[in-house]
Amino acid sequence: MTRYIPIQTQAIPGDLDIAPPVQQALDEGRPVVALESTIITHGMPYPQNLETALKLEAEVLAHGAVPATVAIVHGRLKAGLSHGEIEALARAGPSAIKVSRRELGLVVAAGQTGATTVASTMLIAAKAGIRVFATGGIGGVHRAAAQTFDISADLQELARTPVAVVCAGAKSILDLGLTLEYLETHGVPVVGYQTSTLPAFFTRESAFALPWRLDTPDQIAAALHAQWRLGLSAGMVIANPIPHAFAMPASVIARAIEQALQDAAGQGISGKATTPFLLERVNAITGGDSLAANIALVLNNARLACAVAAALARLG
Ligand code: PSU
Ligand code: MN
Repeated sequence: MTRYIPIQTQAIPGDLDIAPPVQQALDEGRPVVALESTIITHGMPYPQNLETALKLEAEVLAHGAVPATVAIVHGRLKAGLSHGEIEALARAGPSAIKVSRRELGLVVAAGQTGATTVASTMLIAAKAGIRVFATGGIGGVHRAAAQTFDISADLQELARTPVAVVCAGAKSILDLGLTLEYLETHGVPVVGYQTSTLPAFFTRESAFALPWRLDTPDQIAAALHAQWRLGLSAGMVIANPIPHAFAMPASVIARAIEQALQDAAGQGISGKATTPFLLERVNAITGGDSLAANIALVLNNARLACAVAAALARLG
């Protein structure tokens, strides 16, 4: 049973497999939280990626929602993976295909397996009838985008697909100001959860003020419900700062990012390889601290996503 206009218009394709516990929760109007898989393959090293992916699913279950990790497996769109499927992606790591909206048809036609980005996870979640998605950070407008035109497909997806993305803002490998401008142009609300500035992933704050701050999951759910009731097709960015205990010194992160950007320029990295390259460099330069921070913030986002999904379910 679907409740919001934008999703009612989307046919569920024969190419989509919704895991039985996910389908059952959706049928009964219980909360479901989507999780992405590029964070597993390209966002963290093995074996921490596997541990984190499984911990995330357990965290979602412990907070009263059903997890649906999204990926493409042998050409099938999957909303909900088995632990074996998660493990295979985690072990494949960056050798797995990173699948954004652009790659979906190609990977399905070839019967291949791949990891979904924020954009393709949103798209598959929406087709499955899932409204809330938790991840670490979204893609955005890259620094120097005026020359490179490098703008993540995540932003266009947010403009067209009605799924709420709970994240810790975005890493400042991106131009955060331009990312906010782009989202404004395309009608995507960016809401600070208990904060008035855009969190910058490893740090709780940035120099960029957010026009909207909401302090409870119920307020967020009410805003989503109204947005979709109005027939607006956009998603929403719910920016949730990293927990205090794991926030990192801004200067340490800034230095690591500058170094990573220099390395990328030096090696002529471009296209879809850019973000994974930068993520890997920042991880390597900052070592274990940033990995611990990354894991902590994703778990924190999963908990907020559960609360938002529950509040949305109560609104019916
Ligand atoms: N930012 C992170 N961690 C990630 C990603 C981004 O801090 O794992 C991943 C997400 O899957 C996101 C993708 O959707 O990178 C964006 O890639 P691109 O810039 O190529 O669109
Ligand atoms: Mn790009």
